[in-house]
Amino acid sequence: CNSESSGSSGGTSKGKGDKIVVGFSQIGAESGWRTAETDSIKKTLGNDPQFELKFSDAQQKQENQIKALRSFIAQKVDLIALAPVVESGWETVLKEAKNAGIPVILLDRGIKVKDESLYTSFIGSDFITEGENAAKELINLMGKDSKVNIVELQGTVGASAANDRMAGFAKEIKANANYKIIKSQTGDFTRTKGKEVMEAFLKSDGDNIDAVYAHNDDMALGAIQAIEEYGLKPGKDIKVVSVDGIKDIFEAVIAGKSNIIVECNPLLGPQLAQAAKDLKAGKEIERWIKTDEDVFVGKEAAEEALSSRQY
Ligand code: GZL
Repeated sequence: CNSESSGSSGGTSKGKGDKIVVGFSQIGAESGWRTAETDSIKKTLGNDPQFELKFSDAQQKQENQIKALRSFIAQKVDLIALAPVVESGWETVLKEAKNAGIPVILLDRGIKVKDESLYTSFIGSDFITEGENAAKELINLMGKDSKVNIVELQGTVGASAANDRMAGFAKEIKANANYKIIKSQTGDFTRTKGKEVMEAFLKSDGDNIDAVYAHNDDMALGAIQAIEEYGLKPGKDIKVVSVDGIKDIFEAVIAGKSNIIVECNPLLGPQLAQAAKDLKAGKEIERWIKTDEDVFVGKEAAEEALSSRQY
């Protein structure tokens, strides 16, 4: 760390006067969830005079995130916040940040590194639990003795959210021989791709599909459109379960077109701001700052929750 860094726990290096300068490398704007996360961080840090926020949108490309991190290092920011598009390929640039004495906080997706000291904390959800809850609620809804063929719309290839939501769901499904994942393919967390992949599934297995599990609501909303255009009723002929909890999916459940929502909280601004202040003060912060989340099943639960939804 350079001489100006403060605190025992990788405290931030020098800031502009007493401002905490944060460089935030965001993945992109692929989903309603993602833009909600960006808004939360811009609003929280942007409205707090203690912070100066530098923001970069990587348009889904890891190389753009690495470029952004190198720029933040050159600008000697006090803290780097990174939402890593995929789990691997971060060692080199994170070593550069460590050598520059700049702590890194991961937002909403994890990474795989041998040297755990390359990042200070992960603020985000337990995706394995989200996948497990999606499967458990689907089995509750359709009955453990029913024969159910499922198609799965995976998130971005290599993303921790996709890998772990797939693993958690598969673990629960494997425990029930009546439930089978007959097709699984990435829809890259977007509505467009989610619709395209669901169209292909319907073409190849249409009358054999009982449920669709989408790793995020945007792909589920695309799939709902595909199911309707195919001539079936989403939420009835083909049950729908997805993760995130954006407003549009609550409206789809209320309209009877989707069935189960596993919430994943994108409003990480306050937790990031608090962690940055704690680091500046030289305090230890938790290695995993978890977000608490809910599950919503059926029309009533969705109607009850809709008015309080913030994203
Ligand atoms: C989850 C986040 C995922 C969301 C998607 O923390 O990484 O990325 O579930 C978003 O909507 O694209």
